[in-house]
Amino acid sequence: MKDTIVALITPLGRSGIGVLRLSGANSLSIVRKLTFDPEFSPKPRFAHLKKIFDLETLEVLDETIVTYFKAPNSFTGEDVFEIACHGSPVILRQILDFCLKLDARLAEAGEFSLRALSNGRMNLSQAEAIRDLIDAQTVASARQSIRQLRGEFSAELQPLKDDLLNVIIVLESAIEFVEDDLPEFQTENIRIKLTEIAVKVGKLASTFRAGKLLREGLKIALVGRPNVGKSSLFNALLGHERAIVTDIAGTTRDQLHERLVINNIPVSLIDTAGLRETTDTVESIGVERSLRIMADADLVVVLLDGSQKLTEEDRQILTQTSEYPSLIALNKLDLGAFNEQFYEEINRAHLNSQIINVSAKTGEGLNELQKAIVEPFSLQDTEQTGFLVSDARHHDLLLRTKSEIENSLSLLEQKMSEEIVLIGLHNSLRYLGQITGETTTEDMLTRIFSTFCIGK
Ligand SMILES: Nc1nc2c(ncn2[C@@H]2O[C@H](COP(=O)(O)OP(=O)(O)OP(=O)(O)O)[C@@H](O)[C@H]2O)c(=O)[nH]1
Ligand SMILES: [Mg+2]
Repeated sequence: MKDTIVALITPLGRSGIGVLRLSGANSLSIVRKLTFDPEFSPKPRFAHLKKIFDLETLEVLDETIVTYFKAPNSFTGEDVFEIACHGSPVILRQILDFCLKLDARLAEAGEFSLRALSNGRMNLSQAEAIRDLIDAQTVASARQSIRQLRGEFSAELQPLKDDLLNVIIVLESAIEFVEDDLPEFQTENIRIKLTEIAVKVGKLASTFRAGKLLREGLKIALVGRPNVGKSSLFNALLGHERAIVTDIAGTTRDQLHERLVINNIPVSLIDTAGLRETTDTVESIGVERSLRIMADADLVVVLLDGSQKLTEEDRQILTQTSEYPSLIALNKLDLGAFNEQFYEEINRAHLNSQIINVSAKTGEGLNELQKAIVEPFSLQDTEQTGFLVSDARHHDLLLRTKSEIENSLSLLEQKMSEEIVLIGLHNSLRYLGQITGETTTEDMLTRIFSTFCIGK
């Protein structure tokens, strides 16, 4: 029998209520002791107002609402209690400590979900969906997680697994019963079926670009020489004064990261230290970091001061960034129209980059800039409505499945024996099973659930 685990399932901090969850066969006896009510027989799924006592001083610790979910009808499939206490970190800590004294163990990261999985309450991709739902940064990404949680992904995979299994059965029985090779029409049928499965798996895998984008979003770096207005633009895009702005060149020393959402896409916006040769130690570390961030960003927004002539530093930055996906923003439009020569010179350095005129000061051009930032990443209509694979693990398994099937197909065409063809098909079935967890090994599960947090 598994031990009883406990954890705080709401964030630690002051709040109206904070909820502790106990799961395991001893939950009821622990709650009876906490409430000093040895006869307590809670009605499942009903809220019970109960006092919880300090086990040492016998004083009332808190008045709580206790809800019992009787096995197997609970999140984990075990006996579960959720104790809604007042959201005081001190009280929560004490009650948690008493649970530990009464022989509950602190739940590990993802352990509630892991138990739900092993008790058949959900499959692996559904458990991962809960993790992703909690981590979702946008409505669109949360919706995708809900779809996965409701079993949409598993439902897409099931017919593929069934088809694959049917092919495997035909080939296996050919080994057992057919003296000669499989008749031609049967081989042809298998070929058609396998091609169909590979295409469908490939299609699912191809939704990952959009899925990853909705889930992880974009890293956008604002770069340029000092004083062109990077921090001003950063603040303008965020809509509040986050970064320090002064007319002193070299104001920003470290990077600032902030999140915003543009067109449903989560964006991590990075303000950087202005790029220039400098002898100042702190500033030069900042410059060093700016260079690294550029290489790491999905898009570099190169900011130039349009009210002045291009400087040697600007030219250097244009050359440095020409290799990266980038767009140019000409700032300080409020100071007057920009010089045509500017555009010509920029175009020479950055053949394919779009140029947007903005004023961080007045906000002019900001909408165009936002549009231009997400445009190269924008989603097709089907990507807005269909189910998207958003987990790198799932994507990897789909690609492996596809390549194993394609490999088997080519072996089939080379008229290799059924045993040889079957190897790849068995592998693909195993890979598909790893997505939903039927064929996942213990250490894989440990690795996956370590990405969950305590209380999930
Ligand atoms: N007129 C005008 N002034 C601006 C605009 N954007 C920024 N400035 C001014 O330009 C100066 C520098 O702005 P910052 O945003 O600190 O420039 P930065 O690129 O972050 O500079 P460093 O952090 O030193 O690299 C400040 O005095 C801003 O008020 C703009 O659109 N129009
Ligand atoms: Mg700055």
